[in-house]
Amino acid sequence: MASLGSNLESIRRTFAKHGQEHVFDFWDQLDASGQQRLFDQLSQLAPNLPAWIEGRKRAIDGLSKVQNSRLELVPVEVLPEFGGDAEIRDSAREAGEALLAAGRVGLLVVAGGQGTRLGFEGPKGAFPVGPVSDRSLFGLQAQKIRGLSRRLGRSVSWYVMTSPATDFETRALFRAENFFGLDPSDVMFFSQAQVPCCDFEGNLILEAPDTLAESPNGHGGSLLALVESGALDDMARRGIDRIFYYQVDNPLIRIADPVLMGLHELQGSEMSCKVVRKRDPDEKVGVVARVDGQIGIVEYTEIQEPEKSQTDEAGQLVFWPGNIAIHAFSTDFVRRVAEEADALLPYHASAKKILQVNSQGQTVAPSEPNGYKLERFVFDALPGAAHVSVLEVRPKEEFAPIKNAKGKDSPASVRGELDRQYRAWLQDADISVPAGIKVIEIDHAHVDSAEEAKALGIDRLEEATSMIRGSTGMRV
Ligand code: UD2
Repeated sequence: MASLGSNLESIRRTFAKHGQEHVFDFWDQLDASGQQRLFDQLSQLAPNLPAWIEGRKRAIDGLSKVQNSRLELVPVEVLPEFGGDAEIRDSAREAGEALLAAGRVGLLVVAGGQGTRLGFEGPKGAFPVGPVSDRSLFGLQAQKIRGLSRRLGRSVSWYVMTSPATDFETRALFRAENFFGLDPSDVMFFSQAQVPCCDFEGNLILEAPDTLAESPNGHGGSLLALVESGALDDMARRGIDRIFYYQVDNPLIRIADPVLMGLHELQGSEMSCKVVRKRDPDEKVGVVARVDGQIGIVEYTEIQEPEKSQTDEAGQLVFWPGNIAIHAFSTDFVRRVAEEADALLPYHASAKKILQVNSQGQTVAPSEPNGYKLERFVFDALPGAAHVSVLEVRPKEEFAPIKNAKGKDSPASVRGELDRQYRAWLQDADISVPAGIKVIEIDHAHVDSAEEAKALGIDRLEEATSMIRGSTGMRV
């Protein structure tokens, strides 16, 4: 807590100099604790105010620029069925397995988001996804990490990025679930930062007489938060120098995929991406491409025609590599990006409804967007990387994000994808499933692939213990 005293005048001058003196509009009506709260928030922001002013200006200017960037394809290590070299994948897998065995890979999940779009109160990672057990997204990922540790014969460190809105509940969930069977010393939580919102003129917004409106600084904030929280130092102490990065909402995630980690290593990359063939031009994934000469990602909201729908002679999308937000990073690169974040990770503005005080100092929820939330995107780091590897994977094996309450990418469709994957493993392993079983769930801590299902040496689902569960009830 900073002490008011003579600092107050200097803080007032700083905000006035940048045309933001309205943040003191209700100062005289605040009680001592209200004044202290506002003063603390403003004094934290003050040293960064010029950078925020510049950042939000670039973000707002960016919105009005016509985006007709020149797009070119980047080299992609495509799947063997599309002409890719199976031997390259095999040697990548070997290199990745060696990295994992040496304990050099840490896991980072970005879990700052809430389940609002799903009508779910609470962190998205707490969303129940297990087709039979209702296990949460975090719980399912923890099983996969336990499976990975079992195969490696060593623990793997999991770094969980929360946001101020999800931090408390996320930690409480892990505690209540005994860390889902993981060793608590291998799980580190850290929160991303918040950034002030602005109105359509670019001015700070008071959400209450003593509080500025703020929102999480985007998943790009993870790279800064890794440094600021000490997580990157923790990695260094543990001998971790490579990061496997993923989003909390994808239960098909192949955690620490050795093929990605190995390709990243063999090609001397600083940041790498997994991509899938976009199923249609409107699929909500960004496109990995060379954008005006530099590798990057054009978001699905920004890609323009004709490139968006352009097809080749075979009728396939020309700009097909869809970003599924799974990356490999070298820790030195993360440190460099964090140091130069204002240059390398610009803010993106999106118009939102933001709580705002009226002239009487009452908080009002607007019915229409009244300002911008600002976010940094992790993939904006790509052009700063000395080399980038891009690996194509099969969506049905690795990508089924939960985004919407109903229809595509909904809890029902994603549970269906999990059930389909489990049935495929059992079929490969010649394990028969009784006809009445409507839905299956496998505990990834014990069985994490068709090969591991085969290794059970059983031929009927009934012989499996609780590690494979079938249910006659159909979940919706
Ligand atoms: C993201 C990608 C899109 C594609 C898609 C795949 C962006 C801008 N676009 O779209 O290209 O890869 O995912 O699923 O990212 N998060 C935080 N803190 C934040 C904001 C987000 O932790 O401040 C996390 C959030 O918990 C979630 C993930 O980032 O796990 C993605 O966020 P989203 O669902 O808003 O992204 P989406 O679907 O628009």
